[in-house]
Amino acid sequence: MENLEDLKILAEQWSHQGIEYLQKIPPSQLYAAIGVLLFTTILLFLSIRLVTRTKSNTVLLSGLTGSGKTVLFYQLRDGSSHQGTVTSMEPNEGTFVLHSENTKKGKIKPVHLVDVPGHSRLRPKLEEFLPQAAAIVFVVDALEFLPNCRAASEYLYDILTNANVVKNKIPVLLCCNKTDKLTAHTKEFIRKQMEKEIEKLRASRSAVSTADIANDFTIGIEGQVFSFSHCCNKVTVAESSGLTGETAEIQDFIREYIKP
Ligand SMILES: Nc1nc2c(ncn2[C@@H]2O[C@H](COP(=O)(O)OP(=O)(O)O)[C@@H](O)[C@H]2O)c(=O)[nH]1
Ligand SMILES: [Mg+2]
Repeated sequence: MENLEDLKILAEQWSHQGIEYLQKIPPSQLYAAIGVLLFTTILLFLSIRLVTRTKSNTVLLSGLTGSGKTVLFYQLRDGSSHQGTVTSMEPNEGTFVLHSENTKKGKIKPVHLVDVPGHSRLRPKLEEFLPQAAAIVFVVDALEFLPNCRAASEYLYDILTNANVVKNKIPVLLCCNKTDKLTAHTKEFIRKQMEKEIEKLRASRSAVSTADIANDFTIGIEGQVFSFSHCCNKVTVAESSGLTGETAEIQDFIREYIKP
């Protein structure tokens, strides 16, 4: 029992000495020490974030419902189109080595591919994934393009003005899908039409008071007709057919940003 009492007294003495010691330190030095400590922790957190971000291997498949995202997802993963699958309401997600790279398996960095549902009610899903995206494949139905042009352009406009996309300069591939059909529009035609449509959106949205706008950033160069080349992130166009497995341009795009 006596030992315990001794210990108590000793502990009290120590804590007193500790406080006295702290009190003896000039406040300026104390603040400096705290400052240095805070600074290093913040620096540590920032560098961890930077490292995790640069290591992202997430590619998003986005676009309107019916453009062919789910077929492309299976085509990239399995090399087949899995026809007969129902329209997905939840994102299809997977981390895998692209099907055509399977022979080299083991040495290749897998891709985290997310098939984000295009239904407008599910758009917030896309915003969930944007912060981790390394690249975005925006799929457009080249067959039924004209009736969908406006809606597709609005969706793409929302993506191109999103804070994550602008700040992280996330590259976007405008992928004109279903080119297996002769009546499909060409990628040049689709690019021009969508640029025109985005130009209209840009003009109408900048006319409204800025407070009403949900878009984070404006795009394009003031006084010039909109072109995708004006975006600070890289926007390229490609053609594909999920149905017949023509996905070479998509794969090249993915591997440009997620080095194998
Ligand atoms: N002709 C043609 N039809 C396709 C192609 N890709 C998808 N489709 C059809 O388009 C419809 C929608 O495809 P889906 O992948 O479910 O689109 P999602 O809503 O974007 O996921 C389906 O009936 C597919 O068979 C394609 O490359 N060529
Ligand atoms: Mg789908």
